[in-house]
Amino acid sequence: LRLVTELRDAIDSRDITLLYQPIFSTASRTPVAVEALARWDHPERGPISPAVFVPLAEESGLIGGLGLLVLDETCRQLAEWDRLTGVAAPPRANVNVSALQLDGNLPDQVAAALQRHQLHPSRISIEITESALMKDPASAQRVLQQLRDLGVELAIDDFGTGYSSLAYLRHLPVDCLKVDRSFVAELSAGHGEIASAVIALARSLNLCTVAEGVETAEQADELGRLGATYLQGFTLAEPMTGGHAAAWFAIHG
Ligand code: G
Ligand code: G
Ligand code: MN
Ligand code: NA
Repeated sequence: LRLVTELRDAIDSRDITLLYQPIFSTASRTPVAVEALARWDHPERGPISPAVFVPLAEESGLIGGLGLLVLDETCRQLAEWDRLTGVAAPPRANVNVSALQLDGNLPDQVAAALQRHQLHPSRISIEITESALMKDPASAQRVLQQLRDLGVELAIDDFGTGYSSLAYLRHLPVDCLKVDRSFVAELSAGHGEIASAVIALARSLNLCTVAEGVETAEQADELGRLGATYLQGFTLAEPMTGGHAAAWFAIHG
């Protein structure tokens, strides 16, 4: 209960910060986007993972405020990178949204954040987990269509770990599948079957793929052979602060 109060305070005072992890084109190995990742450095307890505080925010009614903060801060950062001279700003930033944010308000919130920071909608990609989409598929489909109509990109996060019906996938207006990092890890044990199948499925549906959690050069090469469109993982680049990312993009962008 104390942690919930502290989380509310952290959200109100913008003590939840974002790190940005580059995402690369597999073909050119150049960065094409970043994923915004929320961080909470608690004054006494130290860093608390979003795997802990996002569910806590969901249970305590704070996810709306957290979601707005993440959207606004990502847009603010993109606009700041754009203003810096000598910096090749990331073309796009991916924002994670919780299942509980997936309602009729989300398209308006995204549009407002873009407008506030004078950004084109193509600068934002929304990542939604497969399990979030399957809670109420009909409603999710409506919200996704509204987001798509706005002009933002849509990706299904952690693909393959939920319970989505593959038939349903065809009716979702999404652009990209994120191959869950558990399937990328399996490559190193000689088991590329699932990663390969997900990439093939995406290709046949004309969707791009982001392979997540790429930790070795061998995994990156294998994912290239399998036809993954984009790569993300510690071996390519770790999540970094907005300031560090500006310097990083000046060199690598
Ligand atoms: O960054 P890290 O690996 O610690 O993230 C752990 C989990 O928290 C991942 O599933 C990630 O998608 C999720 N996460 C990180 N940042 C956000 C955020 O801003 N919003 C939501 N809803 N989830 C996030
Ligand atoms: O569920 P989601 O894809 O949003 O999770 C993103 C999380 O994955 C981030 O918190 C990030 O810290 C983590 N991550 C990014 N690259 C790697 C990696 O190469 N290996 C592992 N294990 N985690 C990673
Ligand atoms: Mn994600
Ligand atoms: Na993921």
